[in-house]
Amino acid sequence: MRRIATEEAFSIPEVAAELNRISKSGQQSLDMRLVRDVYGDNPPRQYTLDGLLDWDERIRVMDECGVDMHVLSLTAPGVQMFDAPTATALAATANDALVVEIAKNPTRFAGLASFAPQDPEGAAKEIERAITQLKLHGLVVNSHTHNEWYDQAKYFSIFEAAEALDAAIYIHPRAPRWDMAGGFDTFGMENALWGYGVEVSTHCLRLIFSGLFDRFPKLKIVIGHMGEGIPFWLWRLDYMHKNSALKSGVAPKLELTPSEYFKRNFWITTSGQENPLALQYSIDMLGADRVMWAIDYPYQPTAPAVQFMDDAPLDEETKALVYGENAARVFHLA
Ligand code: 1DF
Ligand code: MN
Repeated sequence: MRRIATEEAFSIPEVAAELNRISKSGQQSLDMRLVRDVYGDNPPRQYTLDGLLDWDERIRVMDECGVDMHVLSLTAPGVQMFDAPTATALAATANDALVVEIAKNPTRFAGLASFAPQDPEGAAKEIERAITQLKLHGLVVNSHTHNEWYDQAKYFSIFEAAEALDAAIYIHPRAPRWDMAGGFDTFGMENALWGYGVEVSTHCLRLIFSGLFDRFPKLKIVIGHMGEGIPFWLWRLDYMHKNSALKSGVAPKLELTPSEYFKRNFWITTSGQENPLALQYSIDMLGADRVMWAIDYPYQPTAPAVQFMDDAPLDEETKALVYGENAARVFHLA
């Protein structure tokens, strides 16, 4: 059974250097604590940066734990805290560097391309280049960019390109938009503890409620952390969308129900949610072809993530889908 991990983070020195500059800027963002801790001067989480940059250590851990492949993505917040020209240039640099690493280990690595939503037309061009020329396997974006979500028409060029190229977009978390900061800026709640999931789930629901998937019905979205809570909410989303949002006229009429979009346009991964009951529920709710294994290297340890799937009480056919076959299909892996 192939073990293909689908939310595996890397960085490159050029992006780390730019994030070091951001760490000393006055930018107001809930991601600043992470940026200072990982990319600042003498950072307390130097070990995280080492893990993101060290390709030999990555392969060593994969070998040690029996992981066949990492589907790699430039780690959050990607290029999304930079100005438009810097972000556009560094997305291309990161994609080129990713291709070099894949070429060194083509059976062990696949990759999702970065792009800069700060310049939606430029992003569409980079998406086209990354998929058709670089042969990358999908796309990654770390939720909002400069506090904007992508249900606005100016971002349609990104989704148009992704849909046309059948490139799945992994919407990875970053900390919530600055205008949501109040509820998240204490107790360490802005990041993986809670804020990441709230940011991505809210963003995805806006994409659904705005009608984005009527405009782009073949768009493929992947989200981590067992669906960022959304699978548990599907009944209530359908009920309240119909009986509250639509009835009051504040939401546009849609062709499908919220849960129908979620089951048609979304795939979820197990990153950082190693709970067998949540896994079984998600498979029952969405189907065995909709759930993919992920580790979240280097933020989560590899051995327990492998143990979690090895021990998962699934039949062999279902386990093979979740462990690798779904990823191979969604990300067009050889
Ligand atoms: C953390 C977690 C950082 C995840 C991540 O990227 C990340 C963390 C900056 O715990 O600091 O991707 N995660 O997906 O859960
Ligand atoms: Mn992650």
